[in-house]
Amino acid sequence: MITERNILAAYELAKERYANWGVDTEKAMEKLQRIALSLHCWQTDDVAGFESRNCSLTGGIQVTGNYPGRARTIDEVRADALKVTSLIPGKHRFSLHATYGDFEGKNVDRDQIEPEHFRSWMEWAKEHEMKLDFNSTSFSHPKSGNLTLANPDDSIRGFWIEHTKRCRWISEEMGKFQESPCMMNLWIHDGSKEVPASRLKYRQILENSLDEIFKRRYENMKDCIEAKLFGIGLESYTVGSYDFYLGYGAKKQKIVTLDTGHFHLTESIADKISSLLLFTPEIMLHVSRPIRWDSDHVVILNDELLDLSRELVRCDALERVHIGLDYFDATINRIGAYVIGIRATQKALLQALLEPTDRLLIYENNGQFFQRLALQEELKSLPWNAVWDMFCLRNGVPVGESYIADIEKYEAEVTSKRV
Ligand code: RNT
Ligand code: ZN
Repeated sequence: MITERNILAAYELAKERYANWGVDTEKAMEKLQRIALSLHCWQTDDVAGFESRNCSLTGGIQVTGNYPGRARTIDEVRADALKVTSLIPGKHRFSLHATYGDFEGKNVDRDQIEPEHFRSWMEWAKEHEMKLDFNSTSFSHPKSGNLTLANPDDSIRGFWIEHTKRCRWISEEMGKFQESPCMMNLWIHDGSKEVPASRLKYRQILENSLDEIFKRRYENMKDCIEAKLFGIGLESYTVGSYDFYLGYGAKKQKIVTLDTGHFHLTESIADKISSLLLFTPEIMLHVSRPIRWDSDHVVILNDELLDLSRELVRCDALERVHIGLDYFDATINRIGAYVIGIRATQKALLQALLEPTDRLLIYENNGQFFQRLALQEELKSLPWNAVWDMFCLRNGVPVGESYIADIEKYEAEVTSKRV
């Protein structure tokens, strides 16, 4: 049993232990409290959305599993999201794809969407003290094919340009409504299975499309462009590669989205933060967990996540880096998957905030490399978990593993009944 008395006692000891290294646990918790994660709506329903023409998931991404209880309606997505937020500390953001509009059963094509279709989301978010983020959706549509914004066919390209322009307009209205800029993410799957005769051609088309899309300036939304290594069925060539968007972002001062599953598997995403921040205004993250490919496994507390979190803190970049989640697992309870990944991300950030970075820097500057490595090793087993428990307790959310029972209850009462 986790008793309040034990949590408090463990915290007092941890506080002292960290104070020995000059680390203030209270300050670390204050900082963690201010970090709003952008929660991806699509973990609730396997990226299905609410268009009347329900197309299967395309664009080279895949959700595996068929666990019962997928959210099927807007009300179910909202109920699940609120369940999730009741099990995690802090106030967060909610990220919608364009296919999640409140279309009231009407057939609204992607080049027809408007802020009105997202009005009820804005009100819902306000009621629950959440802010919204947004994503254009160029996959799972008859006009998706292998090329959207990079399509040489003017009518298809025009369709997706119109869609993306509207997504920026919707994001602007969201940002205005919530008095907090809406992060609008643009990811397209464009690419090909085999190497094209011209790699250049499609990138030139994409550059033109982006220039056209971004022509209009907005004050209440921010543009993010997400690169990728490859998608399923599009293995040989991705138009919007990292080099492409890094170049575009640096030149046009757009925010590059780093999805942790979108790089070669041995590449460090943490290592990219400091470079990007020198040349682009901000960074958007899509925290995911690739296993052998961009498999979008549930995020867990692993070395990559810890390294990334430490980098955000060491670069003093928490104000400039937006942390969104992006994974989808339908093999286990979806709400459980959601909560595991969110709590893991917060735990990683807390560990980073508890690091005595000044001490590490002193060792480094003195050339004391044994000492630097030794301290890094010792930090791994400092009692950060006692601080995490305290953080959960103060936030009035389940401490430790006790959220498992809450999710089991929700499954028994709600999600298992969705048949
Ligand atoms: C795909 C990208 C993209 C999507 C979401 C659904 O590989 O990561 O961000 O996962 O937009
Ligand atoms: Zn992503």
